[in-house]
Amino acid sequence: MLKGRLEDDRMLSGRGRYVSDWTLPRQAWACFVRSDRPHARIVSVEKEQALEIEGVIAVITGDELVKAGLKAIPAAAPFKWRDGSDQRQAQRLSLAHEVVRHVGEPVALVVAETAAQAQDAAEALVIEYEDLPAVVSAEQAIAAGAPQLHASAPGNLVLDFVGGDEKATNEAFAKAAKVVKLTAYHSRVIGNPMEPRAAMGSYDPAKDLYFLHATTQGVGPMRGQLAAVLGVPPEKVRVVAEEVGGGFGVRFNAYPEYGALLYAAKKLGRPVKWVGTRSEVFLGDEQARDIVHTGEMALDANGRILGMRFDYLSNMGAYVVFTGSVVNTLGLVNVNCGVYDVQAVHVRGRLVLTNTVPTAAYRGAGRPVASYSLERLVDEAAREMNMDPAEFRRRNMIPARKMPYKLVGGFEYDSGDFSAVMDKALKASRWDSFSGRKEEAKKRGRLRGRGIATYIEMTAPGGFAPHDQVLINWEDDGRITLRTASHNHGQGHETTFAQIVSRVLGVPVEKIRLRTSEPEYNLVANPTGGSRTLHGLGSAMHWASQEIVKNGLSLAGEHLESAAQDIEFKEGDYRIKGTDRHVRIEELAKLFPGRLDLDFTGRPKVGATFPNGCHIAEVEIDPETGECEIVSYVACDDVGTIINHQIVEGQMQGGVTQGAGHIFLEQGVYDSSGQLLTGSFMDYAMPRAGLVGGLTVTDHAVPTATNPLGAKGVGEGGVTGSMPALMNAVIDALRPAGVKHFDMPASPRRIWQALQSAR
Ligand code: MCN
Repeated sequence: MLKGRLEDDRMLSGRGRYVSDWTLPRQAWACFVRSDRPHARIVSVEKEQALEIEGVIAVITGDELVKAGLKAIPAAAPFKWRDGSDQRQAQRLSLAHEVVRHVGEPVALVVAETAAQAQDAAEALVIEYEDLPAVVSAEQAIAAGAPQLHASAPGNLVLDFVGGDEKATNEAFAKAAKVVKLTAYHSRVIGNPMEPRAAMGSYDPAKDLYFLHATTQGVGPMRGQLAAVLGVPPEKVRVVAEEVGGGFGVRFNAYPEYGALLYAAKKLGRPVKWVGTRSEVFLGDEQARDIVHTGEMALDANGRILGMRFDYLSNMGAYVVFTGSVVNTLGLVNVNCGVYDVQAVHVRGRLVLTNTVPTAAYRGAGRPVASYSLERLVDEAAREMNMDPAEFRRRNMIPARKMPYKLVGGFEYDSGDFSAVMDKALKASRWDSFSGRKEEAKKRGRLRGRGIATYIEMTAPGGFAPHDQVLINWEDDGRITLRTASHNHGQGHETTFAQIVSRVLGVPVEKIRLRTSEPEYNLVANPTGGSRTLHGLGSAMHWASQEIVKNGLSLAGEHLESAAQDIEFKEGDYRIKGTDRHVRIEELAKLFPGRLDLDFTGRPKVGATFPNGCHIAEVEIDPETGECEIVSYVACDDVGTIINHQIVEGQMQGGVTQGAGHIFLEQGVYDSSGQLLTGSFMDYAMPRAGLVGGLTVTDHAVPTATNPLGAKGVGEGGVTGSMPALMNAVIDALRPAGVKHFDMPASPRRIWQALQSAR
C-alpha cells in the first residue's frame, strides 16, 4: 500500500530543485529598480553612477525596451461591455515607460557579475519623477474628478459587463414578498508562495531560442505570453519550471521582469538570473480580490428564492493582467445560482483601475468571492425569514433528480447531490446539539457562533492548449517515465499520476516517475490551475495507458504465438484466455523496445467539473479581547471519484486554512497616497497550520461522467467553502451582542471594536 507521496522524500530531504537553485555557465545577476511612487511621470534616468560600480554590465530602461520593439503583456478578456464593445486596454510593459502607476513597478534592470554588485548599482541609479495624483480604492477611482491612469480607459473603467437574465430577475423582484440586501467587502490579499519569485533568462543564438526558468504555474500559457512580448513565434520560447514553492494562482501570468530578463540575456549574450526578495513579493507579485459587492435576494412568503442580483466592483490595480480579467468576469458569474434552484439571476461587474499592484487569480479565482457573496446573503435571508439556515438552504437546493441542471446564462451542472452532502456535514458537525454548546460557552464568558455554507465551483476544462500531451516511455530497468509539461507546485502530481497509470497498466506505483521540466521535449500543455489537472491531464494519462494496453495485445500475441483477440489483459499480465500462458507487460516492453512507448496527443478535451460541498464552522469569541478561535470545522465535499484520499484531504486542509487566513488575518492595506502599508510579514499576518481547530474532512462522492476518471477538481474548494462558513460563524457569534454587520478581516482588534460600538 502506498504510504505518503512519492515526492515527499525528495522535498523533505532538501533535494527539490527550486528556481533559485538553477545555475547556468557565465550567468550574470539582475536587480530590478522599482518605483517608490504610486503615480508619476518618469522625467529622467541617469545611469552614469550605476555604470561606474564594479562588475556592472548593463542598465536597461523601459525606453530601451520600447525602442527594441518589446510589446505589452497580453491580457485578453473573455467578456464584452454591456453594449457589446471590447474591454478597454490598460497595458503592462516589461519595464515602465514614461509613467509609473504603482509602488513596486519595475523601472530599470541592472545586470552585474554578482547579485550584490547589481543591488549596489540599482541603489546608485538616479531617477527623477514628477508626481501625479494617485487613487487607491475602486469607489474613488470611478468618482468624477478622480486621477486618470490610462488614456485608453476613461473614468478608470476597463469593463462594465452583465450576465444572467435581467428581465426575469426584475420580474422576480417585482413579485417578492421580501427583499434582502447585503453589501460586503472582500479585502485585498497578497499571495505568498514559499519561494519568492525568481527567474533566469537565457538565449541560444545557434537555435534562436529563448529559455526562461521561472517560478511559474504553467509553462504553456507563459510561453505564449512571452512570445507575444518578444514579438517571436511561441516555438522560439521555452519555459522551464520544476519545484516552484507554491503557485496559488499568483504565478500564472507572465510578469514584467521576465520579458526584460530575456531581452537582457539576448543583448548581453549571457544568462541573466534574478532572485527576488520577500519584499518584492509584496510589491511585485499580483495581489487579489479587493472587491465590494452588493447582493439582493427576492423571496416569497415561504422562504423560496425567486431571484438574485449581484453587483461587483473589482479593484484591478494599475494594469489589467490576463487572469485578472478572467476571475473578475467568468469567475464571478459561472455558477451564479450556487447550489440553489433559481432561474432569475442577474450579475453586473465593473473592473476598475487604481494605483495599486495589479490583482489577479488567487486560489479559487473568483469563486470564493461569488460563494461568499451568495452564502452571506443566504444566511441573512434565513435570519430575516426566521428559519434555520440549513433548512432554508435545503428548501432552495437543486434536487439531485433535476441533474443535469442548466443555469441561467449557459453552463450546466452535470451531477451532484447537494442535500446529501449537506446532511453528511450536518451530522458530522452535530448541528442539532449546537445550542447546548453555545450555552456552555456563555457560562465561560465566551460568544459561540455557528456558520454554514454550501458552495459549488466550476473547474476549468483547460482552454489554453488544444490537448494535454503525454509521453510514456519504458526504461531499460523496467521503470516507466511519464512526461508532461504541466507541473506540480505542491499538489502531489507525481503520486496521483503514477496511481492513474499504475491502475491501468498494473505496474507498481513506485516504478512510475513523472518528469515535467525538460524543455527539449517541447510538449503541449495546459497550466496547473483551475483545479483541472487531475481531470484534464489525468484523463489523458488514463487514455494513454489504455492505448498502451491495446498496443500490447498484438505484441503479446506475437510473443505467445496466439491471435491478439485470444489474449486478455489483467493487472499487468497478458494471458491467452483460459490457459496459463502469459507474459508481463514489463517483460513485453523489454522484448519489443520502444514498441510500448507512446506519444499521446489524440483525445478531445474533457468537460468542466462541478465540485461542491457543505462546510460548517463553530467559533468562540472572547469579548474581552476580541480574539476568535475556530473550535470545530467540518468540510464535506463532492469531488467525484477520489484518486488519492490523503492528498485530497491535504488539499482541503490547505484550502480551508487559506480561507481562514483571509477571514481572520490577512489584509493588504494601502494608505491614501498609494503606499503599501503591509509590505512584510511584520504587518501582514499569514495563517499557520493550527489556525483551524478540530478540522474534519469527509466526502460524499457523486462521480462525473465528463471525464473517464469520474473525478472533479479539489484544489480550490477548501477556500471557496471556508470563507463564507467562517464569516457566517463569526457573525452568528457577534449578533447576540448587537453587531449587525461585520466585514473581514475578523482580527481581534476589529472584533473588539465592533463589540464596543454595539454596546
Ligand atoms: N485529486 C484526487 N482526486 C480528485 C481530485 C484531485 O486525488 N477527485 C488530487 C490530484 O491528483 C492532485 C490534487 O488532488 O494531486 C489536486 O488536483 P486538482 O484539483 O486537479 O488541482 P490541480 O492539480 O489542477 O492544482 C491546482 C490547484 C489550484 S488552482 C491552486 S490555486 C492550488 C491548489 O491546486 N495551489 C496550490 N493546491 C495547491 N497546493 C499546493 N501545495 N500548492 C499550491 O500552490
